[in-house]
Amino acid sequence: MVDRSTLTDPERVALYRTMVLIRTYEEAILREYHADKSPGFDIGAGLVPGEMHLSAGQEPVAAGIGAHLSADDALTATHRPHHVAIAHGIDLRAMTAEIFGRETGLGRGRGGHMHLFDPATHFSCSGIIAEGLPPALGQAFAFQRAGSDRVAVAVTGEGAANQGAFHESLNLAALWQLPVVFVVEDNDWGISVPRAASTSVASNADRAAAYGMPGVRVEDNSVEGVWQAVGEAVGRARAGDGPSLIEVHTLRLWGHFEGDAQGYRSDLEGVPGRDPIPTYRDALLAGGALTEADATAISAAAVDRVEDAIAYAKSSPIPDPADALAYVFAEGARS
Ligand SMILES: Cc1ncc(C[n+]2csc(CCOP(=O)(O)OP(=O)(O)O)c2C)c(N)n1
Repeated sequence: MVDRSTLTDPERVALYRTMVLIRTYEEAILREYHADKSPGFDIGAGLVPGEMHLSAGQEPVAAGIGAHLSADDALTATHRPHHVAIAHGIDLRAMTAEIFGRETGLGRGRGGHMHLFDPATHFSCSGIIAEGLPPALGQAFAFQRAGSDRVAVAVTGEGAANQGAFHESLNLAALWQLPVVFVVEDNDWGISVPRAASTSVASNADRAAAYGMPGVRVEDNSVEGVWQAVGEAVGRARAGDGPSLIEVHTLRLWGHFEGDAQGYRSDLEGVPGRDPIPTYRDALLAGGALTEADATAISAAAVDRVEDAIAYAKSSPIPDPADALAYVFAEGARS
């Protein structure tokens, strides 16, 4: 049995490394997304077309989940998917090419940043909020039927936790004791709607009791708290003890989407001081798990990987317009 009560220093550094890779990635996408757009931009224009929802500040959730999963486990995410995909080990080049709308992308450039599908790591996401939960149930059901110890994890936002699909999924998962873990990212905002204006309970973890499953809320955007809660929930799921619900109080560091002026936002003061990456780096430095030289090397390695992926995407071909209707149906699916 894995000891989930304490992390070793190498495990802590691994969590930090994942968070730095994610942040480096999001900063690069931010740069590329805005590079050729004018103020008041047309979201269809430029190298990276379409809307863009970045995950800076929410790295602890992704790192804490990713540490417990292998590519055999399934993971479903939302319209804000990059952090979760990266922590699950998705191929950075193919993901970036997808975001840039290139033929070498995960979905041949047809899906874009909200529709990343990767059979190699059993990863998927969708722009329809709470849409990731029902497919995670299906995957968990298949794992259970096959008698395997694989698990499915579904990540969703606190706004989406008020959708019918969320509640229906929790009910069925508990009824069938499926090996699934639901993780709610509470970043306080559903676009411009504060949590208090959308959600009837202070903690979504309390909703777990209504469906007869364990519920835990992790405070303070703590990567180690996420690691522990997800580790316990994944352990239960692998052992055949059914689903769990975890809510993490996290932080949306940037706008809901790129171009969001956030005029509605009342909680921005003090946000830099709550940035989980420098906070965790300082804690690891103080505890001796990390040296300044390690931190510098981790950042440099992340930049190398991310810039390689960006260069790959930019040099990849744009799909041929003549193929616009290809891949809509699986070959042979229509008789
Ligand atoms: C079914 C559906 N309804 C509405 C929308 C529009 N929409 C996109 S993101 C969003 C808010 C999501 O908030 P939350 O679940 O808290 O996730 P966050 O954006 O904070 O990560 C909404 C309403 C949608 N994409 N899908």
